[in-house]
Amino acid sequence: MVRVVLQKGRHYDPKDLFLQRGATLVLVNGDDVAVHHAFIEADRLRFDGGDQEPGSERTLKLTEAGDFVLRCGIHPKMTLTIHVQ
Ligand SMILES: [Cu+2]
Repeated sequence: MVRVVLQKGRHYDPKDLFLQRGATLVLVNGDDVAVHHAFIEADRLRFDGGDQEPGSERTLKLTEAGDFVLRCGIHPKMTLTIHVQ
């Protein structure tokens, strides 16, 4: 299963996601100018997508169950809560 999340207007769209373990998340920078930098810092899941130019994508496979918060290193108010079952 693949779910696409848009990074646009300093928000993640959607802001909450419910996924099955093993799902793949594709983060798409849908902004015209803004660079984003998605990351997760959790005990059981570490992810750093690096600086992400407009139009670019990052892929994250969710292999651990739990709730994780995906943040943006450039826009601190951008959060996406991922619930993995
Ligand atoms: Cu951002």
